[in-house]
Amino acid sequence: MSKRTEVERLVEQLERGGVSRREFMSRALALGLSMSSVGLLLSACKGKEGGAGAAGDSTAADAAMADLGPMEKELHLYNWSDYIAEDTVPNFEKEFGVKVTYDTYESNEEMVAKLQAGASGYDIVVPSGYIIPVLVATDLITPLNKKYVTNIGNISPIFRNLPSDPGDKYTVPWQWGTTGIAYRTDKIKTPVDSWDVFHDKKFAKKLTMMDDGREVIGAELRHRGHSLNSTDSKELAQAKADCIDAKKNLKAYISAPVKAQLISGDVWISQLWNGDTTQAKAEQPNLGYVIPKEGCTIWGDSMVIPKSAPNKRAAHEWINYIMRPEVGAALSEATGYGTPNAAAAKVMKNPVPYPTDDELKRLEYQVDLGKDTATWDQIWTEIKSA
Ligand code: SPD
Repeated sequence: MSKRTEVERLVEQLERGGVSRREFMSRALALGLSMSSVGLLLSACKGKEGGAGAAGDSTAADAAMADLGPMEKELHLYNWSDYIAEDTVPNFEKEFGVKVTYDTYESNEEMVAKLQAGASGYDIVVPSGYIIPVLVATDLITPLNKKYVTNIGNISPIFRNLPSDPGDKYTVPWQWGTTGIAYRTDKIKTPVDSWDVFHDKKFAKKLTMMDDGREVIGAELRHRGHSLNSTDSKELAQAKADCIDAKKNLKAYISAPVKAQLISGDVWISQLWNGDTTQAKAEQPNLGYVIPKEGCTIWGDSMVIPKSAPNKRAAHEWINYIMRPEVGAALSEATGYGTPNAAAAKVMKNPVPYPTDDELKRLEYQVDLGKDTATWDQIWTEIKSA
């Protein structure tokens, strides 16, 4: 039987209620479909399928209002690296009498793979906006129990009810930032202002880009004046060729850990996030950061609770704790990223300002690419092996 027929039969089974959403997901993934394609099929089938799915939804709604019972003794956090203040976890442990374990990841895709493998044991993860619809559609995260998130009023209205989570059902925002270019001002004579720099032979092997297909392909798309969410086959083919051209000049694809090389001078120019650049600048003052003239990504990351989380009460208490003004302020001061917490911004001396309307014209949010995620995955694999 062809793969296409097998997928079609699986979809029919889901619509008839002959297979649960979870089983559908694992069988579709085994057939080689990407997480995002599976998510898209699950969204498309929502409402059509019989007993299992429909009952699942109302059970989820009931669970979202249930009492979560007493506080557990442990909490397992999984977050991006270099994205928290030194005392955020110890203060929580002391106040709530909970032992926290803290693991880190370098990309959304790495985090999703861990959740999708099942029973990760994590109570909180911090995905970016574009991946949230995928986590919802694949049933990997659980709705928040709103009665435990009493500090939600501290979050600024511009970070509430976002397209990635209408009604704030699953998410509470953590921090936001941009993905531009960090560069050594003492090594580069002309100020950097364009993605052109990654194609400039005079900087060969002093350049790095992120180990993240969405960001690297997205940058080359913007470089040619296209959307960083493009699904146009001609634009993507050109972006792929441009990435392969730039790759000849790169020292590596590397994300947060590149900071050490920028500080030492082994690397002069990197595609990097604004906050990580601010952190490196504390040790190496000769560092600049630019939003290139062709534009780049603006993103927001949010806290969510995996469906399999073993400590759901502690997870809710953590989310509510993070929304306290002084906790949010310390986070943002330590990481250099913007806070979505209006009450926290008020107690900070220099909060990272939200981009102006003019800057926003050059910035673009990443969105879920739906069925085209598989095409992007394939292109990224080909770029990396070129
Ligand atoms: N070191 C923390 C970086 C957080 C980046 N998150 C969002 C990335 C969007 N592509």
